[in-house]
Amino acid sequence: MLTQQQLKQNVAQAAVDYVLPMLGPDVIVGIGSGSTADLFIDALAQYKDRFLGTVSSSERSTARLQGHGVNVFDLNDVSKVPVYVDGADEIDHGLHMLKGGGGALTREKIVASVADQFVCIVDESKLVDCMGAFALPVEVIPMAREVVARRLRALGGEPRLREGFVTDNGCIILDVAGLRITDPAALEAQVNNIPGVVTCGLFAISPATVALMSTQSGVVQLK
Ligand code: ABF
Repeated sequence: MLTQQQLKQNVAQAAVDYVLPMLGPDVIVGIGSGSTADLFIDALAQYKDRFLGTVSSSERSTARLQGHGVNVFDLNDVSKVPVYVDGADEIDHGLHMLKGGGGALTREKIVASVADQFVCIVDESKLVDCMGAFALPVEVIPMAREVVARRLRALGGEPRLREGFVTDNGCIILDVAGLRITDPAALEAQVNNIPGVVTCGLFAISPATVALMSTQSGVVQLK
């Protein structure tokens, strides 16, 4: 029986195998955040001489990449990112994702938006039929906390401030429990439209291109 850590390690290695054929001297790889992305960073770093560098979705991932001597570029200086690799808190069979448990959702969505492919790396515990058991993270401008919370309650959610947490962008996170997300793209648009919301953790309007999912019997691809 593989532990969850071994499952994460296996999928991180599978993601490296997936991106290896795309690497080249001009290639920039988009890097996500979280414990699975950390393992991907560690495995990818062994090939740092085969590509130009990375763009990163969090200060945490940037520090880890630089610790390995991998170049990290400012996104403003980059125009092409062939592939972005990141984890998720939940993923459904349509490859819509719920993300942001680590609080890096906005930068993750920005970096993902410039990538040709989004490769989602998860273990099988993250695959769900309907997202929403994991509270939906919403990044909010601090002065709009209560305004946004009221609007989220009106949508049927129970927002709770993530205590003591400030995002890399100087904002707060409301974690919204109680949502049964039957139409993830519609809800993503609706929440993103609330004034004061920076981003919500639904990645459904632009789902993953492929998910690599670690199971007890190996890593499988969902497309
Ligand atoms: C990031 O890391 C997040 O969007 C998501 O919250 C989390 C998944 O974490 P882990 O890989 O540690 O389970 O991808």
